[in-house]
Amino acid sequence: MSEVKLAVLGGSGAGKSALAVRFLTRRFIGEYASNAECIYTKHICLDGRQIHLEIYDPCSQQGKLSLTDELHWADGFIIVYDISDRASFAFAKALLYRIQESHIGACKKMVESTVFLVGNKQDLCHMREVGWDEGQKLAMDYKCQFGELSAAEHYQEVVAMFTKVLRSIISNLKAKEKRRPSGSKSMAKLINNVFGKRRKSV
Ligand SMILES: Nc1nc2c(ncn2[C@@H]2O[C@H](COP(=O)(O)OP(=O)(O)O)[C@@H](O)[C@H]2O)c(=O)[nH]1
Ligand SMILES: [Mg+2]
Repeated sequence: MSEVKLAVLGGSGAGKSALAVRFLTRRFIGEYASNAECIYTKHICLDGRQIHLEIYDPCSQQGKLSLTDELHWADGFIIVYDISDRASFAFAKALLYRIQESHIGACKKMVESTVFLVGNKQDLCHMREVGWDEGQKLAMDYKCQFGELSAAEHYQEVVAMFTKVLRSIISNLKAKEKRRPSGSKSMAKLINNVFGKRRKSV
């Protein structure tokens, strides 16, 4: 069983809770408690692999950029903005900057965490303040994945986005496991070095 921790971050009202709840329950309720932060947990099966998923949905993200706890906790991030709210886009940009900065500060061996930038509320495109190309460019600048969708109207797209993020996190975790040789493997390497033996393939 793999454990995956995913943080959904973004400005207040961007639709973080709506996206998480939609993915976990298939439902769009319309109003979500905004005064409580939660960690939802769910067992899912992805590509034949059992996953214990934890999704962190903070209460109010506005103004909070320190992210120290989240950066330590999460294996991946979904950064949400509302396409009809430019301020939420600016906040998403600040969050991406903060995540990137923390990776630069970390040791080189650290695998970069998966980040997906999502422009939510695509159903409100008549009130659009942020262009699709602006979202795409921001994602390219920060080397993250990007998509626009509507938590209210696009259940399949919401599932597809979470699935992409989870696949990417799992392949990062696998890469991390590979880089950390197990005790017996490092011992075998040491013995080979000392006795100069080479393994032959037969
Ligand atoms: N029209 C529309 N409204 C949405 C969508 N997603 C969320 N909302 C609404 O936006 C408001 C804020 O959503 P919420 O999930 O509480 O935002 P959060 O503060 O980021 O967790 C709520 O009234 C939701 O019903 C969407 O895709 N389309
Ligand atoms: Mg919320």
